[in-house]
Amino acid sequence: MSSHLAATDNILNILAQIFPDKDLITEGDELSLYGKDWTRVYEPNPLAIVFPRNTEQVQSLVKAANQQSFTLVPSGGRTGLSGGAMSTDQEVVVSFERMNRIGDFSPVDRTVQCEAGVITEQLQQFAEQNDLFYPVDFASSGSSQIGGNIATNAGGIKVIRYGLTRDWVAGLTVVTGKGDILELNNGLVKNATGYDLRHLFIGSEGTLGFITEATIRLMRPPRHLAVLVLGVPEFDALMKVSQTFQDQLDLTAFEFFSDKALRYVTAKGDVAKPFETESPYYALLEFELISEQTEEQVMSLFERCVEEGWVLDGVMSQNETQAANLWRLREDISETIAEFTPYKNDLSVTVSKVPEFLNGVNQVVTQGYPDFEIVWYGHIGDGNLHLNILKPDNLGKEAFFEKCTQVNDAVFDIVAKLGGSISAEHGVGLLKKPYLHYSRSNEELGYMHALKQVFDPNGVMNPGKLLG
Ligand code: S2G
Ligand code: ZN
Repeated sequence: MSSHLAATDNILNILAQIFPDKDLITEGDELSLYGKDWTRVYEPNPLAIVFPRNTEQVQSLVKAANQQSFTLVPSGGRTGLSGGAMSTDQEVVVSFERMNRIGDFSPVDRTVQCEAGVITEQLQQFAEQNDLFYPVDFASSGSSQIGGNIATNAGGIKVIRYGLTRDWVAGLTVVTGKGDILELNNGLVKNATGYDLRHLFIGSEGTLGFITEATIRLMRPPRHLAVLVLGVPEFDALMKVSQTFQDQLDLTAFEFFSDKALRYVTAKGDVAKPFETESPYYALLEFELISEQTEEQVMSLFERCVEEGWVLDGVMSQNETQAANLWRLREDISETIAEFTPYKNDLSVTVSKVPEFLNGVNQVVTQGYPDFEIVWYGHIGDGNLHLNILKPDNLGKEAFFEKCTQVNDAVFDIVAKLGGSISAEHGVGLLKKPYLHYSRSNEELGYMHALKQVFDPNGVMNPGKLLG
């Protein structure tokens, strides 16, 4: 037997000692299913899939991986878009699908214990059932898991008012790449006892260790949410509208999408155009309509924007159903264009630099992709834009991605010059690793590698991701 086969057999034997048959997959189609995420650029190639039931089992696995030199890939809802949960080189995939219990809930602390495999929507519903609210939301919340949300510091559509996942994590249980279990921050609001290691693990993309449990903060639910969709004639007007409304209202969302995005979504036939007026861009605003005075305020702000020429037309929801339908114009974009194998960029700059950024990138992509269809959408209130280039039917996937990466350097140059990020919320994973230097200095990367060495000295955790 070759030494490679002997080593593989040895690893499989070790896994069988830690996991019962029902929690261990070593063959069949499920290997590929669990060995990938939503990126379509890499081929999944895991050695095995394991389904831990508790933190101690994860610890046993990590210790064995250190002793027997095999590697591990954390896997949650597999909705990632940068290849962060891809297994491409015979790693052992660790799925948290069966660690999905919601535990202790404290109405006084407004916190709840979640195992890593709790589905985001499951947590949102739990909060609602207890007259509270978990405010981090995005299109994939019906299948993404809390552990993965924390590992990528997921953002989504409410960041402008409620912040990122990071802002709602009051405590973490992690298993480091060395196999140590750390209980971080214990749900405390205040804790001035040195480095907050919790925040190292948030956004670490599984490269420092496993997040196995979290103490999540909840809040009072927003009241009478209303949605306003506006037709906007040009990029620069978007930010003037944002500023005008935010000077007087605490928006819970400020999103945007292009006419192309709207055309794809409404062509599906599930939701209608917001109004007849054709517009190159659309802004979607959400706010708490807590009084008649607020409604008058919104109408006068709308009229002012129309007078200034920043808005062509608009519609405001009159009930929850209309609000939900207006949200679908934005939230259905990603799923609707998925069939066109889009090449995705997820970029951010500070809000003040959005007009310069948008016009600069738009010029580069229309020159670089004269024959490609570009779909813009995103969380423009946070300075975060999703630039999606749709694959033409007459171009194969490889040739298409190759052509798209040729323009990346020009796009990322603009991002770097404006001090922006080449990955605003989707993470680095495998896909954005070659471009990390556009957003992180060599000195920073040196410290990041040093931290990786401290927490995962044998490199068992998610090899090749983020830092490589
Ligand atoms: C969004 C979802 C993923 C994508 O819609 O805000 O983050 O398709 C995205 O870009
Ligand atoms: Zn997004």
